[in-house]
Amino acid sequence: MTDSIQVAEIDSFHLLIEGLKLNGIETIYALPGIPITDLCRKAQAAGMRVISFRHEQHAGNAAAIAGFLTQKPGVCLTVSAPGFLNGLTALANATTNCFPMILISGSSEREIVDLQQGDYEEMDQLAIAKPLCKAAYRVLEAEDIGVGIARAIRSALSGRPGGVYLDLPAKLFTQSLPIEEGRQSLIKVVDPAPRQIPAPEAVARALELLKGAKKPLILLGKGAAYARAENEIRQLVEKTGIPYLPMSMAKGILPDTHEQSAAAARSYVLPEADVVVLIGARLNWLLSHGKGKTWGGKTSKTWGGQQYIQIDISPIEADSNVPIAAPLVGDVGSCVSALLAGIGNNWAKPPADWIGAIADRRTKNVAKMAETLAKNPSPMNFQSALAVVRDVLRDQPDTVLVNEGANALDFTRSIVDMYKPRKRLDVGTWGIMGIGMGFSVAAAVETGEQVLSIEGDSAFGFSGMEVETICRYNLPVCIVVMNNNGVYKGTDVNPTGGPDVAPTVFVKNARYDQMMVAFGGVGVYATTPEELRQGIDEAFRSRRPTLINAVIDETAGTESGRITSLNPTAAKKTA
Ligand code: ADP
Ligand code: TPW
Ligand code: MG
Repeated sequence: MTDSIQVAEIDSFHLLIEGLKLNGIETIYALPGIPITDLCRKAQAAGMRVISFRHEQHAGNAAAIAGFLTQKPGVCLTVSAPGFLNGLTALANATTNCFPMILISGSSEREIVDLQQGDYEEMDQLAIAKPLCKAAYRVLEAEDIGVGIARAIRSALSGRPGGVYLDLPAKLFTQSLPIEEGRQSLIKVVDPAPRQIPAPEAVARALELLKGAKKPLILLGKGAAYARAENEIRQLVEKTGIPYLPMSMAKGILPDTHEQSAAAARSYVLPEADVVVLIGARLNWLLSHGKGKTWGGKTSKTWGGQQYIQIDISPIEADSNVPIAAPLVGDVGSCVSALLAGIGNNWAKPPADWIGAIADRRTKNVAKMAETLAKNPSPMNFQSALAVVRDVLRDQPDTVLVNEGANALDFTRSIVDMYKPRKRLDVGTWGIMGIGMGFSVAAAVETGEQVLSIEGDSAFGFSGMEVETICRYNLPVCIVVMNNNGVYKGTDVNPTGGPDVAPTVFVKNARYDQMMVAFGGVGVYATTPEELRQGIDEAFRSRRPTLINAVIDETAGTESGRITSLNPTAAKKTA
């Protein structure tokens, strides 16, 4: 009922909640405290899902991966100064990975902050956020909340997606507007991520280059997974017959078992290809900057002669590391469709010797891997444990796999095949530790699917307290801690013989499984592949929060996993 004489008011809390809902944002990842506590309560009362965490970084990571999974910005709410800073790592990581996310933090009164008068949790948050994200805005008046949300959404989603900071000073939360005026001030953003069609001459240039290729290769990155262009990409791959390689989070855009996957011949095809089509992938350190300086610790002599076609929504990505002969600026779906239109049905397949050479390597490497996986050492090593995980994913390909660690990451990436897009979520562009539980929570919340998190024991420690969050919301998350007693391995010793253990070594035989039990979840202690399989099967059947402590040979890992080459002292040792 509205009373036309005594005008009803809508406060800033509700303007914010309604502004988000109007734009299809129904979930908030948060950590309460003044004034966010009330905002969280009111959001829940208004029917939003509020997932409350134990540390802001994990709420932020959850929001970031929700953005990747849904193409809507994930929203993280924090309190000021320390809460904001805790969330900022996730915002910066989201921006680095091109995930759309909005960090909303409460902040102190401008007047006090600007004169540095020492307010409760005082900090000039806007200034600090600015260099670490794609855009940062502050809303000071209730009537601007709608505009603030609209600008945040457009900034997060349009062009190259990224993180946005929205600063809400305390003063805002004391304001309200007449209800009609308030509602009208809100904006429903129309077409926040418009398709971007590549120029016809750019498409022609790319096709010309591709036509002349003797050893073409398609390289898929997580931008292609985000773009949801799997149908177009499959057509491009199959119509041209060109072999392809997925970057880590692009695994599953096409099933890893696809006959054109060159993943098992990766170190051969990368330096050997003559024309590489990059689709939503950057030529950063993960691709040796396109210069082949080092690959798996070795120097490649042949790398460097490649010509590139690069599909990217960012017009400034091309030439960032090496010259790009044919940049295609646009969204992946539109660019690949344009290539497909030009390719028609009579495209000549790549030369047989290129395809044959890849097939040979692939067969050899697959056989080698099969031999390793068939071994059953005691204690388990990474391979024998991950053979189990490989089978689980094959049997239940809808499972979302979250993965972090060093060896625990590298072995999982190469052993566990993915069958569907956006099912593999990992440490991304920075190789950051700590995404594990935040990503797991959001994956479960956003997809409703079973989540399987393969975690190094060190990696797990960064977000381990969030097992309480997983239990509290009763999420179908099964965590496997690959417990090798430390960072990389558990065998380092203190060279002085002093009482402190080496810096990479943890408490021996720690029982991570008991952490889950402490909060009412299921703990499993697994020393064999059979016990690991049983634990995972039971977790999937019950969908209960489960933590399996998988005992891994503490001597099994290598220093820095696969990036030993980046470690100056380790590189010197082997030189
Ligand atoms: P990976 O780590 O898998 O190699 P990167 O994060 O390095 O992937 O690269 C992703 C690229 O995808 C970024 O350069 C980004 O600009 C681009 N990108 C993101 N979304 C789209 C899209 N919808 N269309 C085209 N390119 C996109
Ligand atoms: C935020 C440096 C890279 S990998 C790793 C660390 C600390 C842990 C490796 O041990 P884990 O894996 O997880 O037990 P495993 O299987 O090899 O034993 N801080 C941040 N990010 C990174 N990447 C680091 C430190 C690092
Ligand atoms: Mg470890």
